[in-house]
Parts: sequence; structure tokens; C-alpha cells
Amino acid sequence: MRVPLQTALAKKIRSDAARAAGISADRVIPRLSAENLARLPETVVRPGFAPESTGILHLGCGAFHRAHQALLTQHAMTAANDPRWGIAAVAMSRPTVVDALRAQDNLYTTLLHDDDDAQVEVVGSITETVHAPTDRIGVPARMADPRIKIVTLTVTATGYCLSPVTGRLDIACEAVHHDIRCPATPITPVGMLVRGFELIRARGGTPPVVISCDNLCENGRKLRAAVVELAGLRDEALAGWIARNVQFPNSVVDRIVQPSTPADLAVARNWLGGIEDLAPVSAEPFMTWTIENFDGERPLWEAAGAHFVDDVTDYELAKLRLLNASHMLLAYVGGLAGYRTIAEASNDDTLAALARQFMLREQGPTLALAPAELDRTVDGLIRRFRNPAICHDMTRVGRNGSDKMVPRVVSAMCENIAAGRPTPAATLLIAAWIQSFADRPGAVLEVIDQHAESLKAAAAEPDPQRRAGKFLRRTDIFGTWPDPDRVRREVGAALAEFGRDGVDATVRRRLTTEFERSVA
Ligand code: CS2
Repeated sequence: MRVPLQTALAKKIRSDAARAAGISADRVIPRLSAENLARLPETVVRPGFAPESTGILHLGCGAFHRAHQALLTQHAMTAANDPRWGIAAVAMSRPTVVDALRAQDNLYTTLLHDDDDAQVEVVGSITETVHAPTDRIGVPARMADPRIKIVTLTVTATGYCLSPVTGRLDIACEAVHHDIRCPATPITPVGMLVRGFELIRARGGTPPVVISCDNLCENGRKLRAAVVELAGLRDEALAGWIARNVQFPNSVVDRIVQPSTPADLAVARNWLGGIEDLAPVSAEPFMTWTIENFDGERPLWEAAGAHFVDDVTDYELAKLRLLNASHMLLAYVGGLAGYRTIAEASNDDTLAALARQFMLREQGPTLALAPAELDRTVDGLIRRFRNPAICHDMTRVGRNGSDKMVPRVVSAMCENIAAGRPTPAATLLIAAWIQSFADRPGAVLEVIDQHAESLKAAAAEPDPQRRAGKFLRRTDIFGTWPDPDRVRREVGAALAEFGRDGVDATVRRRLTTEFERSVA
């Protein structure tokens, strides 16, 4: 039986809202709640039971977490009949999702869209929602609760405050400075972990395992290094204790998820038979989660489709260099062509041919994938990108490009240059990214980047070759190029062509015969 923990609160919120709107509470559309679960249509899968305890603390309660790990944890708890793994989900900045979830007993709907169909499931694995900036208990104290056995993170690569080039803690970052000055009230995920471990060590407790679920290379190893480094700036003994006692397995996640749109709310309400959910999540049915083996108690995630392996390196490179890098390609080049979503861009045959060529001829040869497997993966990816029900918008996919360039694109590009292989698609990706900083009225891609100001200034340089040079010299974004003149020449030429001939002609010119033939 699900215990309607917050039903009283949900009722109060509804009647307050009704009073404010001057209508009777009975006429307000019923909201998803523990009490209303029994009224859902049979086509909607419901949580089998309420978690009995909170065993996981999750940082980053975004759409991805809710469509991936929270859903899998529900399946794992059900499969193993093990209700200990409720999740305390922390929103790191905006309170919107926390407000929405609290008013509906932390329940929400996942809509997994495949062509015209959807699998609809209400998720009940989140037991508490927390808004980090206003939480009175504080995230570190929550983490130090002995019931917490696992801490997971989806805070995006930017949330780790790492230098994209060295992969180490970026001590020039303002938020890191704050956490060095005020260690008891940290604002970064890394600072929260350090403080949490400090509290656990002080009471002689066993630390939770920390699993990063963000798209960066060696996410666990990098997070561990950042946590140990930050701790060591203040307390060498604490740093040593963390290094000796805490496991940070690397993990690779995959599922294309879109944040809730107003259309989702209507779709969810329809599926839920008129009951309203203000925090539904839409995603594709495809999902993987590959986690390095670790010791300790955990949900039976493998029963929900996760894989445990000794080393995730090959999975990680393949995921970042194929899916995530192609998303960047489609976002920047497609955005320049005026497409608003990945689905729109990948339904353009020329851009789909470019993405295919990029994956098969540039990224693929740098990966440990057999040719048949690479072909299969690429076919699958193009199909996934084209899913018309997933609105993956360019601004979201293209944000923070300067943090993503090295791990997803430049690392493979450098290997290709060293091996003497051409890199026309990666060159276009970089040129289109540079163009996204130019002042263009009506541009679909809104720039979100920690270096936006200086990059916008560089993008104003009228000469394409010099403009390319100003960007490519940024070692804090690109590291060091094996053949800087070649890269500058090629990116400069692409910039000139984009301006002169438009996207389609510029892309077509770079398609090799085999891929050119696939364009209608
Ligand atoms: C996307 C990812 O925004 C991005 O960087 O490439 O969110 C992508 O959709 C997921 O990694 C898919 O697993």
C-alpha cells in the first residue's frame, strides 16, 4: 500500500489555489496524488508499492533523472520486492519541479513515445524532493543520514566545475571559491559531497557510494579527483579518508529525454483520464545504463535493464562520440539552417547524411566497435534522432558547447588528424558553433555558455580566417591542436562558405560520394 505522505499538503495547495481563483475546490481539475492513483485508467502503469525508506540521494532532479534512474529504480524495487530504495531528489537551482512534485505526493508520469504510441507509467520512487538553495536541513546533512547508501548525480558536466581541458577541479570558478571560503554551506555538488563526507567521517559512519550519471568521460574518476582535491585544500586528512573509503564507479547513461512542454501536460492529462500532472516527462523508449561494479548494497538495477561491467571506457567513448557529438553537430549546423529540434534537423536528408558520415567515417574509426556493430548503432541513432514525439530543442542540446568540445569532438578529431584522416564534419560542427555566437537576428539557438561574452566578441571579427583563429587558439576550450594551421584553414573556409553559400551547399560540398548518394 502506498502511504499518502503528502496528501494533506496537496489538498491544501489545491484548495488555496481554488480560493485564490474564486472557485470551489471540487471544480478544480483533480491533481495526480497517492489518493488518485486508483482512479487512473488501466492503460497507465502505477507504482506497485510505496518505498519504505530513502536509500538514495540524487543531485539534479531534472527530466533526465526522472525518466531514467528514478524509473529504473522503481522497476528494480518491484522486481526484487525491495522497497528500501526511495530517492530524495534534490533540485539544485530552480524550485519549479520541487513545487510541482510536492503538490502531487512526489508522483509524476513518464511518457515513453514510440511513433504514434506511448508507454505511460506513474513513478513513485521519489520519496522526498528538496530545493537545495532553500533547504533548511541542507544537502550534506541529508547525505550523512545513515540510510543513504548511494548518492547519484545528474548535474550536467558544467556542475562538476572541472576545467574541460585538464579535467581537474577548476579553482578559478567562482562557485568553487565560495565552497572554499564557506565549506559548511556549499553551493556546488562537489562542495556538498565534501561536506557530507566530513559529517559522515565525524560520526564514524560508512560513506555512500557516489555514482555520476552525467555525460563526461570517466565521470566517476573525475568527480572523485575533484572531491578529493577540494577536500584537500582545507583538510588533508579528510581528503585521504575520502580517497581510501569512497567508491566512485564510472557510469554511462543513455536515453533521449525532453523537459516538460505545455503539450506534455495536455498529453499526460489525456492519458491520466483527466487527472492533472504538472511534472510529466517525455522520453524515448530506448534506455541503457552501464555501471562499473562496486561493493555495497544497491537496488537490483540489472533487473530493470542496467548493466554492470568492470570498465565502462569503451561504452563511454562510443556514447559521447557518437550520440552526444552528433547531437552537437545537428544542433549547431541544423540550428544555423533554422531547424529548432534534433528531429527536424535529422529529417533533413543532407544533415542526416552528414551525421552518418561523421559517425561512420570520423568518430567511428576512433572507437573500439566492430564495423557491423558501428553500422547498427548509427542506424539506430538516426532513427532515435528522428523520433517526432521528442522535442529536443537546439538551445538545450547546444548549451555549454565550450565544455563539451574536447571530450565529444576534439579528442576524436585530434586522433583523426594524427592518423591522417580527413575531418570535414567535425570542422563544420566547430564552424557552426562559432557562428552561433554571431549576432544574428532570429537565430534559433540561444547562446548559453560560460565563455559567452568573450566568444561573442571573437565572433564579431569580420575576416573568417581570423575569426577561426580567435576561437581555435582558446586552449581553455580546445586544448592543443596537433596541426593548428590545418584546422584554422579548414574552419575558416567553412565559416566563409556558410556566410556566402548557406548551410545546404556548404554541407553537400563536404559529403563524400557514398553519403552524397543518400541525399535525395
Ligand atoms: C544531449 C544529451 O543535451 C545533450 O548534451 O546530447 O542530453 C542526450 O540526449 C543524452 O545524453 C542521451 O542519452
